[in-house]
Amino acid sequence: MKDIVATKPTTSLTKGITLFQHILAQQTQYPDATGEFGGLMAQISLAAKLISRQLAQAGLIENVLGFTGEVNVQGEAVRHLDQYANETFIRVFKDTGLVCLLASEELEEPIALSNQCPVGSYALLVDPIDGSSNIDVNVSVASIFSVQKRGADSTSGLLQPGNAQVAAGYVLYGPNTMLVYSSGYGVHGFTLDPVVGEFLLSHPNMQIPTQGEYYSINEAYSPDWQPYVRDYIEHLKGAKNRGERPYSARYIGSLAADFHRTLLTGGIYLYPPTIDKPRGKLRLLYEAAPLAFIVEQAGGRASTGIERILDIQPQALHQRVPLVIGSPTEVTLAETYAQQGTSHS
Ligand code: P6P
Repeated sequence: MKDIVATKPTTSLTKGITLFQHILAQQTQYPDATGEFGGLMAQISLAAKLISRQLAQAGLIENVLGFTGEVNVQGEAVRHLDQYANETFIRVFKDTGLVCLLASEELEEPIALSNQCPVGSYALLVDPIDGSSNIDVNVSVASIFSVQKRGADSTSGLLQPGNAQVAAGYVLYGPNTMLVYSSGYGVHGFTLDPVVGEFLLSHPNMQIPTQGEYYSINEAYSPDWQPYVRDYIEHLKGAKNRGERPYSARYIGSLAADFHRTLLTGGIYLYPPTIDKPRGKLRLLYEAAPLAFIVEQAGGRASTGIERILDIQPQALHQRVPLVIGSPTEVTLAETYAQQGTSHS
């Protein structure tokens, strides 16, 4: 009988493989892998499928659209989907032993999901539904997640700079549902096949264009902007008059959707400080840091305009931070404006 020729292991970049196959293929690069990370990502994908299904029925079933009547730790009115998504992340991880601590935009303090929570065990930080004001008008929203190994700092062990993340990503609930993640070996996008119920690799090894065609910022706040932001945006608007490729403006008001477009087409997203929000609106640990991890893995940059997002040492769990993120060309120029502007002001 002919010898069975061992087939080459499926590479982790073959389109159509499942998320789990991808992680197993990548795991061969970790000699001491225990399989726990694969289990953790499988549960994130389960949460994503459950939330995607709930969103798809919005308007058809009760308690998906609209508000619960409660106010969360951020002082924001809680929408049914915020609550459902938060409870889903808790439910899929509770007592699995995969995640010891879960921090959420919807929870004032992290919650323990296992009895044991030693230093080095996995912790998950999530914005269960980001952009939830878009749900009732059927515009894309997302779950954003950050995976850490619990640190030894005095509080929860979660106040670690973004460069300590083990993995990060987001699930974008749009025309289709996409899970985009990185564990430090490139950025990979998976599209949910709702019939099969699997996330299948559709965007292997995503790389952000070095320069793009869109800038993304809420121009309604321009009277509040620091002078450098105004000067920088005016510079982008002048591209056509300088004989350069003109920019177009896009702003969905859903961070991960605006970021995902920027990742694919190139360009820049900015949420600078405003008078009402002197440190910006976006959260460091479960919004800016995970997206900064992704964009740097894809060849892009992320900063406050002054400081690299992944280097910031968090002081508080729900700390806000200004965000300038996208292609290296646009972000580097924005940082040049910021550094000049700051020295002038
Ligand atoms: P503004 C949604 O509430 C969010 O946190 C991000 O998803 C989005 O980019 C931003 O706020 C929109 O904020 O102030 O422009 O409405």
